[in-house]
Amino acid sequence: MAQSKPTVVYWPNFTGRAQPVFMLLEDAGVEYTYSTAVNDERYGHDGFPTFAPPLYKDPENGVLISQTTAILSYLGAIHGYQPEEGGPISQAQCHQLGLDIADVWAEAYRARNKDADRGSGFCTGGRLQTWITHLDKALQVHSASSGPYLFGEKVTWADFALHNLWNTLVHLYGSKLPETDLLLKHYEAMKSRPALTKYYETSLPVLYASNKADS
Ligand SMILES: N[C@@H](CCC(=O)N[C@@H](CS)C(=O)NCC(=O)O)C(=O)O
Repeated sequence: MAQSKPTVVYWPNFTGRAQPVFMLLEDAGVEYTYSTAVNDERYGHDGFPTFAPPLYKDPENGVLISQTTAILSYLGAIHGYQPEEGGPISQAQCHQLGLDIADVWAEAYRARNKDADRGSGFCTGGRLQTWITHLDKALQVHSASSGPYLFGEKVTWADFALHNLWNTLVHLYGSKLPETDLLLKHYEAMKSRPALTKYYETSLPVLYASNKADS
């Protein structure tokens, strides 16, 4: 029988930027496959061009996309993970936060893997604190009246991105991370969603041993 499930294409042994895509699909109860044939898939087709993994493809409707934020935004639209209220403005704000989170992810990863001090300056020198303050402010918008998610009681695709960011930061910087009660509260709220609790029972690590904090 022809394969009909959507596929997430990513590297083997860790989940990295594909983690929020896996988590959203689990939360939505969507069956999918995980392909590690990155080098065959990223350039090896005649359809819409994709560059770096994660890639998402669905044989049902022919969609093929890369860029974590674009994949999450697409899945958010088709599986009901967009902000409930506020129409296009809230959707654009959700998109802004998704891109902010992707920027922090990239900066944190690059600093840990490329900087001579292994990201120590990024982590303790103010830049990460500035980002954390920004994300805390985003969480404050709804935390007083509702919460626990970025847009209140309803989880959005950007919440999966934020959850993955915190997993990534903990992996890379561990106890050096700035304090942030709101981000921790958000982290716990996401982690206790039934599908994610289940996901964590068998999931691969978010990153690999050579860039783990204190390694
Ligand atoms: N902005 C892209 C970054 C994609 C990216 O850098 N992917 C990494 C793995 S997390 C990769 O394999 N890059 C290989 C490359 O750039 O050639 C996204 O969010 O998906």
